[in-house]
Amino acid sequence: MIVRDIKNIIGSKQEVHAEEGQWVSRRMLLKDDGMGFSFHETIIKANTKTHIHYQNHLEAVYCVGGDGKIEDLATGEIHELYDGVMYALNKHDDHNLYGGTKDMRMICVFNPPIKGTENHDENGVYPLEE
Ligand code: 9YT
Repeated sequence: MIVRDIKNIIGSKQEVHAEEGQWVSRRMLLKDDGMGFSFHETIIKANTKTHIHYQNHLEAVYCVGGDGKIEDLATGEIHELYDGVMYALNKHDDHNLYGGTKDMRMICVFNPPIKGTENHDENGVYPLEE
């Protein structure tokens, strides 16, 4: 059994910051944990915009606090995000993520799992690591 406390991840190398500061990702389960997915807590900072396009991964995201919006760049649709709303990028959907009036707390699952310290490239993509 694996039991982890976020307090021990904050400030460690498993806490990754967006290069432009819009989010911080605390990676609680990684590829080497052998679960077949990775599991993160992500804080999206208020009043920010992030372009994301995970071409190599599927991701489900559950908002458990704060507020924001997601813009589907294929359709132009904008969805409000708040405690209790989940979105799944089942088509590797290209999107913009907006932090709202308060920092937004998200629980994220990636398939295939993130290995560790990946950060977005200039196109909002995580590389597929071996
Ligand atoms: C919700 C989202 O996609 N945020 C960007 C960071 C990413 N989820 C991560 O690595 O935790």
